[in-house]
Amino acid sequence: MSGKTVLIAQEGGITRLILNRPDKLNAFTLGMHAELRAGLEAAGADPQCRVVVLTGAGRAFSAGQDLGEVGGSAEASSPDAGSRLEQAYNPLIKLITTLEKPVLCAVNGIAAGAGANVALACDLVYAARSASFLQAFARIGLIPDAGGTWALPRLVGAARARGLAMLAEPLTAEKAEAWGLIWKCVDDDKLAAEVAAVAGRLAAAPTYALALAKRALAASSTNTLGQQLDLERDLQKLAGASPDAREGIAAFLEKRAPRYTGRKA
Ligand code: LHQ
Repeated sequence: MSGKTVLIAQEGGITRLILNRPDKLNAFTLGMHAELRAGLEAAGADPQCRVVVLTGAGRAFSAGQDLGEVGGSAEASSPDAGSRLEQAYNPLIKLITTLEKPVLCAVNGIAAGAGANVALACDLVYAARSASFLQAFARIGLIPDAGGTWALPRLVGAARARGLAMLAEPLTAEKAEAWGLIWKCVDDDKLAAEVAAVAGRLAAAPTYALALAKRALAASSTNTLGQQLDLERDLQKLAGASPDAREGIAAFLEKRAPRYTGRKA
């Protein structure tokens, strides 16, 4: 199933998607977008898959858009950047943020430009201590995209979002964790093992409940408290009727570990 620019490995309920253009710091091409979307869609549709892990091959996570693919000469008009977003990045961000299973990101090295914002769209972001996050856009006359202008102020607040967007300086993984931009910064040599352990835990989790929680949290950014309470009522009704909720409550009462299937019904 692996393509040329995205490697795919499936094992034990975990689908690993590995961005694989290490000589170009895993910069995104249209081909890589197509392979990544196909991998995510397949993972979403596969009942055996309970969690997705996204990471990069080599020393970077991703340097964002492959500038060789979109750049012309300084004089020539370059391809429409907006249509590239419409065609490739926007569908990718929507796919990650609506996928009905947890998406972990293991940021193994620098995440720059849209590469940073693809990482930040994932549900849980782990980063190697040597990794960094760079909103590189202002360096080349662009604005943060791939959901960056939406995610940054929500994750780190308006002041820090403005600083990141306008100064375009790398933020270390340690600071990213301290600021709440990511879930966790991990020593480089422990990143793979720690992400594998968490993915293993999530592969045995009540997947449907996690998907509903993801949906509710996403909706909270535009809902009033009243709307959110209504949504919680509706989604809890679905979660409460699932086999995993019955199993979870039974296992608690029987003082044993639950065995979740992840299924809706
Ligand atoms: C690259 C890239 C790259 C191609 C490293 N492209 N080759 C959306 C819609 C439409 C249009 C535009 O954009 C977007 C979204 C975006 O993502 S815009 C932002 C694009 N990304 C950037 O501006 C970051 C560009 N890269 C860098 O600033 C540096 O490479 C960083 C700081 C990431 C890493 O620096 P170094 O560790 O010093 O590595 P390097 O610069 O030497 O790169 C290694 C190789 O990778 C090198 O190739 P070469 O053949 O010379 O060895 C670079 O040319 C290539 N590379 N990023 N985005």
